Amino acid sequence: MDKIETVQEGNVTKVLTHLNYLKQERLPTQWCPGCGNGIVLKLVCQAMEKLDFSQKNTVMVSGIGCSGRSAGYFDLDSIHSVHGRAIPVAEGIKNANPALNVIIISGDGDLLGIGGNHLLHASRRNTNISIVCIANSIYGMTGGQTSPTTEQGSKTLTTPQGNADTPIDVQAILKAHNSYYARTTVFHFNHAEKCITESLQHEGLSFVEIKTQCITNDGRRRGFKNAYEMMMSYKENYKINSKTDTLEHNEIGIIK
Ligand SMILES: Cc1ncc(C[n+]2csc(CCOP(=O)(O)OP(=O)(O)O)c2C)c(N)n1
Ligand SMILES: [Mg+2]
Repeated sequence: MDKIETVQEGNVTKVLTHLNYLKQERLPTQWCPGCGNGIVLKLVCQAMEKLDFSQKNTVMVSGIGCSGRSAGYFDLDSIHSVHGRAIPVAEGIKNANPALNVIIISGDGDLLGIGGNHLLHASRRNTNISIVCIANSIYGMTGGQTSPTTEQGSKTLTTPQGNADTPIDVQAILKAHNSYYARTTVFHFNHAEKCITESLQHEGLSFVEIKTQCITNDGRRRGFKNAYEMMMSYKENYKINSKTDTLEHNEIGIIK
C-alpha cells in the first residue's frame, strides 16, 4: 500500500509526515472501534517528528496486552517483548547502545502490575529511557480484570461489586527518585503531545501516564454508552495544573 502522506481539508493539503513512523500497510490497527490506543500512537509519532527523531536511531519496545501491540506498528526496530518485561528489555538496549532513543509504549497492567518491580528499579537507576503508559485502568486484552490503575469502587470483571483497592500512586514512585512523571489523557490532545515531547527530551527515566479509554472491557461495565462519553469524562474530571510539584488525583501535568 502507498504511504498516506497527505489529507485534503477544504483547499488545504496537509502533509502527514508523522505517519511515516508507522508501517502503514498494517493500518487500520487491530484494536476495537473506540479504543484510545491509536490516539497514543499518533501522539508519539507527532512528538518524534517534532524532535526530528530518525527511524534508524530509535527503538520501540512493548510488553504484552492490547497496548503491547503498539511497538509492532512502528516502522523502525521494535520489540514486542514478554509480559511485564518491557522495561528491562529497553534498559538492555539502551545500555548496549546509549546513542539510541529507546521508547516503551505499554499497558498499565504490564508496566505497573506484573512489571511494577522493574519500574521501581529503573527509576532508582534513572535509566535514560522514555515510557508511555497506556493507562486504560483495566487488563483490556484478557477481558477486563482490575489493573493497578483501576479506580476505587470501579466495577470490573473481577470486582462486580466495585474495586476495594486504591489505585497505585505512580507519581510517588517516580518522584522518589527525581525521575520525570507526567499525567495526561487522550482527550487533552495538545497537553498529551507536550508531555510526550518533553519526556522524549528528558535525560533520565521518564514516565507518561496517559489515561485512555477501553469501551469494550471497561467502559461498558461502568455505564458508558460509547468511547466518546468516556473521553468527555476525562474532560470533566481532569484539570491541567502546570504550577505544582504534586498533582492531585484529578489533575494532569508534568513533574520533573
Ligand atoms: C506471564 C503472563 N501472565 C499473564 C498473561 C496474560 N495477559 C496477557 S495481557 C494481560 C494484561 C495486560 O494488561 P495491560 O498491560 O493493562 O494491557 P491492555 O490490554 O489493557 O492494553 C495479561 C494478564 C501473559 N500473557 N503472560
Ligand atoms: Mg490496561
